Amino acid sequence: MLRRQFTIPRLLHASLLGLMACVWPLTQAKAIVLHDTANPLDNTSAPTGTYQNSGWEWQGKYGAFLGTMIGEQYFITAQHIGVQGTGTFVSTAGFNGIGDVTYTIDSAANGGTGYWNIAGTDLRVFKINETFSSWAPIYTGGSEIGSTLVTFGRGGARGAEVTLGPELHGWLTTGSDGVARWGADQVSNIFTSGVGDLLAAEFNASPGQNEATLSVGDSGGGMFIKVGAQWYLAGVNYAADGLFDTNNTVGDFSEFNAVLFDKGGFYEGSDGTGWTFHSNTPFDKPTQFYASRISASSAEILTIITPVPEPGGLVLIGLSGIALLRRRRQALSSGTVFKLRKNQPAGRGRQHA
Ligand SMILES: [Ca+2]
Ligand SMILES: [Ca+2]
Ligand SMILES: [Ca+2]
Repeated sequence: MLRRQFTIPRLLHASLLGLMACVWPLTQAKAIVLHDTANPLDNTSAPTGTYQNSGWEWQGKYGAFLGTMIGEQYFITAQHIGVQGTGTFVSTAGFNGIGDVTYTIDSAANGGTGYWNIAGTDLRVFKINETFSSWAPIYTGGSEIGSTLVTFGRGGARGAEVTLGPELHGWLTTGSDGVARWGADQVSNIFTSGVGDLLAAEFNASPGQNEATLSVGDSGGGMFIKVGAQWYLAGVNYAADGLFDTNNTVGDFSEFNAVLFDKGGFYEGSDGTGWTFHSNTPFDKPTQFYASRISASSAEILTIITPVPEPGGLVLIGLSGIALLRRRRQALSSGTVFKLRKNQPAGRGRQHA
């Protein structure tokens, strides 16, 4: 597996940033931008064909952003977007094909914290008070590189062209329009970073395949990859390369946010962290976007979202098991009700070692 240490300095978008700003100087992800089209209405309904059932149905609106259903009562999103004030997670008619369903977030979850942060990452898991009817399987393997991906976000459509002479290099990004949109790409790299493993995808000038990247507003949305016939949640949108400039003059406010399929000929960085010039070559130097890698945290995520086994499903082992059984019998005799496995009378059918 190709795996690189990520060291290129980048600047954050100034408007968002809390904790992550300190450790990850990239432009925080905020809008699906498509190479093929500037039409903001494109890719705003459920994907079909190759990308059918690729995760759109498991997206929901969390405040101004998206999250992905990953358990009967759980969804996952990004930490750096902060706690959104609404306290709800909405499966819209656009996502579920039927009608808006508003779920309420369990503010008492995790001992009153209201969510679980996956340590060392930008991932955050919330619990709802109600139940989802279906949810995304999370990817637990290690073969993301090369996979086709679909990603979801609520950023704005692409803006004005960015050119060098007659050459088109990409587009400026616009403010988030809040509209959910999808796009596709391929996982090209995995980086280690101060916020855990990140899946990276290059924004290439590849027409006709819904080639996409992220911009302001896309954070928190799910990135899915297909394994066999099943799409799995493999990432949560985190950031994109930026800023860019035509000079390295500090303080002239000429830097800009953009999605570039060729950053050749531009400076990249920030006034604060410095600028790196990319020479303009005949071949494109694509920018990348990044998603927090689910598989690297899958064990911790599964621990949070998997219900604790009930006594009927336990295999008791050794002295501790006997003690547990004794407690259980006492509980039974004192009137506590245990849910048992089907066709299994109380006190029978367990294995002792
Ligand atoms: Ca690509
Ligand atoms: Ca400048
Ligand atoms: Ca070039």
